Amino acid sequence: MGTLKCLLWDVDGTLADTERDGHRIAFNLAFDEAGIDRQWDVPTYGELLAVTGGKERIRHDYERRGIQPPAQETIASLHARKTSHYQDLIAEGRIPLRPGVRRLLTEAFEAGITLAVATTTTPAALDALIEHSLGAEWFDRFAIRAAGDIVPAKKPAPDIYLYAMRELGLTPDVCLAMEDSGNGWRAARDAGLKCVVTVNDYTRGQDFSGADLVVSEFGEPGDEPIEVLANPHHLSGLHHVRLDHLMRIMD
Ligand code: XBP
Ligand code: MG
Repeated sequence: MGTLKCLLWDVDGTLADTERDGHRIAFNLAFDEAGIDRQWDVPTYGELLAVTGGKERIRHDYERRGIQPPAQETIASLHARKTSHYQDLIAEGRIPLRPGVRRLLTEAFEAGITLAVATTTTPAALDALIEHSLGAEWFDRFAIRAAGDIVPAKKPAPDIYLYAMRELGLTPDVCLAMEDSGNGWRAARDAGLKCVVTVNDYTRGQDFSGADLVVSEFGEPGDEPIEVLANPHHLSGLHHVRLDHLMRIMD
């Protein structure tokens, strides 16, 4: 029987719906500012999410259109401006946490479960979201915030999860990943982790076969019941996802 010791949280799409109205807008502002004749609309950005990492996504968008990408340093400085715009958007408080996220984080924290972040996004973007959407007191509540270029291969590679567990001194049998995307789920799976998926408009149709729970959101006790898309552990009482559900997944 496994024990739940640690929740490893993805960020974009899992803690908050940051992609469409946060990252996408920030990329477009950076393109505009740099005089680049390119704007990513909502469906185009959905296609580009197949490639994780902002710098990698910019490069891929050139390559898929058959255009020679700018030099890596140019992409990096464009991406730095994008991060700055993203920080400004987040500071305006326009991206709330997804339903149930604060409740689940708080339940786990109060139960003494280690909390950690394993994300593809840039550390500065992660910190902005923690500060403005979650609250600055949460910086210290995450035992580790593994983010961005700290590993060479981004999701769907398992590296960021393996890195986080190595730093924490924990093995996959006591950790549970919280994800929203097919790329994230594959990263968790290939790191040997069990995984709960909370889908969003961009990821709902993706392949989560083998994931341990797939839901429309974590939900809240006073709200409408969540939609359960896959429940291989036959958890009952899934009006909303609670900490005891996550513990039962580890049994
Ligand atoms: C998130 C990403 C990130 C963000 C953009 O994936 O792929 O690249 O879209 O952030 P995940 P940066 O949720 O699987 O971690 O521009 O800071 O990379
Ligand atoms: Mg994600």
